[in-house]
Amino acid sequence: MKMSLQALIFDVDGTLADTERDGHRVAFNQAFADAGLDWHWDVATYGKLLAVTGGKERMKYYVEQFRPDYQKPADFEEMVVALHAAKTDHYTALMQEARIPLRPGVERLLREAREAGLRLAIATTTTPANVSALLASTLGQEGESWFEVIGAGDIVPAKKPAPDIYDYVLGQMKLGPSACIAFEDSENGILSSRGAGLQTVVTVNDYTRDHDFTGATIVLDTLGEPDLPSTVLQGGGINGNTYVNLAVLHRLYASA
Ligand code: XBP
Ligand code: MG
Repeated sequence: MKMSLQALIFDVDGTLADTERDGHRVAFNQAFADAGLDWHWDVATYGKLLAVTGGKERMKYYVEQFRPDYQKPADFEEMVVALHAAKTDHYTALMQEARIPLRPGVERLLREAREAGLRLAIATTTTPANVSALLASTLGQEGESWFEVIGAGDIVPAKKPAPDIYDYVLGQMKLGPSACIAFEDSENGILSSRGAGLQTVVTVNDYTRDHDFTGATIVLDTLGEPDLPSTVLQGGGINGNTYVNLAVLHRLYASA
């Protein structure tokens, strides 16, 4: 018989909160302006740049693919690192203004999981300071302690879609993938979680709605709330429930 569900592992950007368009993108642009660069990422361009995870990697991809005119200085690598540090400062400052809420159902499900004794973790490509800032601004100073492991940023060299960050988190928790459910919002995210062997629940957002979610256990618009029903976009449904709660997760887990 299959073991019981032990842990939930969450992606951050796009999954816990819609941080990309109004958080990361804005912070990148602020860092570019500070440095006197004529780089500006509008909402549509940023959607294309999300093909590459990791802020430093994304800046290099932008220069390679979108700015053939740009003459790289000899210290380009150092410049990217410095730009990224400035971007992180801007992003964490934006989070302190608490302008980006958690997505529907996220806090409810986290609280329900904690009460039931499920273990919680995070697997993300974003910088650790960004995770801390988001959790503090949304769940309060205690929020970060809800997560037993926070796998983030450069802790693994190969970012999503590589499975490495999920492998890292599972290793830290001493759990096999079959004991957990991952939560993702993007194609790079599900390639990573499925690559690590994890059953995956997907909640889409405006940037990821048309991504390929092959292998997802279920794809929804949001986790939903009692007064905000979620819509199932792909997969078996949530058995008469109007939002994703722990009972739904246990059923999805058992039937996979
Ligand atoms: C998130 C990312 C990150 C953030 C920016 O992807 O790709 O790069 O956009 O964060 P996922 P940094 O949700 O799949 O983890 O600038 O700190 O890298
Ligand atoms: Mg994501």
